[in-house]
Amino acid sequence: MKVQKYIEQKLEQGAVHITLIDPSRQVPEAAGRLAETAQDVGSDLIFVGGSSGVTQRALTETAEVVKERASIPVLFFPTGTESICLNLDAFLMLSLLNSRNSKFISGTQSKVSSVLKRLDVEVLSIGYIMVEPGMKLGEIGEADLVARDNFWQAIGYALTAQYMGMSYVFLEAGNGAAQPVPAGMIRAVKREITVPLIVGGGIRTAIDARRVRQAGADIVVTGTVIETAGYRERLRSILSALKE
Ligand code: 1GP
Repeated sequence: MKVQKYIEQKLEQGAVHITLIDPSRQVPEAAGRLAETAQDVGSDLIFVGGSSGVTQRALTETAEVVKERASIPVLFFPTGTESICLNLDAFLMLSLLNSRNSKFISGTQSKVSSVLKRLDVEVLSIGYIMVEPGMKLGEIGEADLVARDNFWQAIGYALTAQYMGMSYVFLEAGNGAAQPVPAGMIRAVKREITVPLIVGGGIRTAIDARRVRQAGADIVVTGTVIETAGYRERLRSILSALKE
């Protein structure tokens, strides 16, 4: 089954959870264990990627082990431009709509599109919107961050993504952010769009997850939470808050 169809079916049952695995944070074998745990506790998909400076080797090896250990879909989440992975279940065509550098909006993407077509890779198009504090992801992507109280700007970008025909809108507070995207902003954006809303960055507890979900997130991404001790239980409680 195509990944987009799989997500659609999952969304009919409720919230979808994605575990982000960053290949630069652990050796491939450990990444494989994380993927297995994520799947065990009920995560629906895995993103591999998420930071710049990942070597092609670390990315390829991590992707391979993660694919071996998990049967849920594994997608490539590109953020830098240095390394790329084309043999996973789908490729995220992320367009960072509030970047000052066209490379992150469509430039890098235009360099891989022909290859994706020839390899017949499934591609999911995402309007990626970076909200304060943005963290390293915001810096790398040269984003003009959306201020946390500027709901109108967030709505503007989200609707732009939808009108441009993108399949998802992604509000991102940044990897390791102290707080998730504000609930008020999620609510305001959700009211205006009809495509599924992805929210990520700074979600580390069941309370965060519940708040983000209740505000209207359809799909929730967590990364850092699996890099801390006791991650199985933390992830389990996030999952039960999301799926309740
Ligand atoms: C992916 O940036 C998020 O969208 C992940 O952020 O590491 O803070 O969960 P965290």
